[in-house]
Amino acid sequence: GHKSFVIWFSGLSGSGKSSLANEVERMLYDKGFKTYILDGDNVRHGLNRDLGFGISERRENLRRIGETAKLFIDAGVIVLAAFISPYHEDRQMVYSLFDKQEVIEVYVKCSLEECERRDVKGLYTKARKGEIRDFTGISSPYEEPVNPDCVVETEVLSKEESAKQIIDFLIESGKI
Ligand code: GGZ
Repeated sequence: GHKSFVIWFSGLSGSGKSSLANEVERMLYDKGFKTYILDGDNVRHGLNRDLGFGISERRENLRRIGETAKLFIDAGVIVLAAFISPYHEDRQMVYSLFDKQEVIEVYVKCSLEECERRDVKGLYTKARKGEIRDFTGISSPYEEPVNPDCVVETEVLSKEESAKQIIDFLIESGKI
């Protein structure tokens, strides 16, 4: 059968990573695949609750997530990992944990202006007031993926169109 893999979603807070991962998961489930979503909601409150948002802590956050994703891949589960993962070097570090064909990088592209306008959790407002330090896009950098497998423009596409773009890529590249 098909080998398992991880879809790594990178993008700003509020760009739509988690909701896109959820929609892709729904479509994969309909096709009979076993999947698991790793995102801030289930990782930063548990496994990585000791980590903050400084440079070295974000790096350790991603390293542990990568190692966790490997375990799921070994178990034959498709992993959808949705993390800002703002640093180019850290993303390369995570991807190096896998075989090349086991990682699909998706850039969830949405302008800072739009993410700030959405401000789903009110975090951008807090960051602008200086109530959250090292906030990605405001007081901490976001380095755009250089050569992602997919660029999904969530600012112009619906959730369904965005997810379909990824499913189509998975089919075209023989992953599913
Ligand atoms: C960025 C922060 C910060 C700071 C708390 N910077 O929109 P959210 O709330 O649900 O997603 C963000 C999440 C980012 O965690 P990640 O593990 O994805 O980040 S990284 O890959 O860089 O390690 C946001 C919330 O945590 N959050 N403080 N300072 N996002």
